[in-house]
Amino acid sequence: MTAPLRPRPERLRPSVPAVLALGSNLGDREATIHEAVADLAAEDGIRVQQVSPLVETPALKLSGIDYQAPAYLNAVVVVDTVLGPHDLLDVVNVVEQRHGRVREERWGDRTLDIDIVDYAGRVLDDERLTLPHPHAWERGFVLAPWLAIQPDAELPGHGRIDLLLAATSDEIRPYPDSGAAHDAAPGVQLEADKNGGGV
Ligand code: A4P
Ligand code: MG
Repeated sequence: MTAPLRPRPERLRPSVPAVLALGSNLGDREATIHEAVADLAAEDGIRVQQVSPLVETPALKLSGIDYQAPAYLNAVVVVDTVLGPHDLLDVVNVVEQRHGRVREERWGDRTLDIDIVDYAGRVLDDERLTLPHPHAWERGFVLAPWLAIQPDAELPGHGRIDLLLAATSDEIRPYPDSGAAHDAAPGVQLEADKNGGGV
């Protein structure tokens, strides 16, 4: 007879890939996203593997695109994590709060939003978490930065992200709109670089 298994300590769990989408349309948007990526990289159980360039996108509200609202900066980060999906959500919520996130209006203006777009290809829907993120498949501001770092990526249940992006009509501008895109994580040493480059 075998003894019942104890839950594995976090550090012994295999790490899995996850895709996070960051957005900010209030305050110093660029600094907030840089700091949030650094915060994620500093968390136990999360290794930041890839960070997209920043893109600038008009605010999507529940009523549609709102050109009167401040525009968003958006970025996508690929991580490896030993955290379960709900623990990862707890961490991203703490990082949002650290950067002054207040929840007043759904899809309202915010200093920082971090969504879990994909967690190891898992499909899940409970009272706290829906995976993949229910709107990622139709959002250019998620798909475009993600495609820039993972051109062959697929979204579970929806297919290749290059095809999904081609089907959107969202306005996505590189940021700043002057040629060279800004990396969303200057100064953050990526795990892949630490291991000798080549993400
Ligand atoms: N939740 C469920 N699934 C997830 C997931 N996969 N990742 C729950 C993150 N959270 C998830 O989110 C509401 C609840 O969703 C959370 O309690 C969490 O348990 P919230 O951040 O409190 O509120 P929200 O962000 O206003 O609502 P929602 O529906 O998550 O909105 P989205 O989808 O995050 O959209 N326009 C531009 N241009 N760029 C943007 O980044 N972002 C939004 C927010 C709207 N318009 C935008 C942008
Ligand atoms: Mg959200």
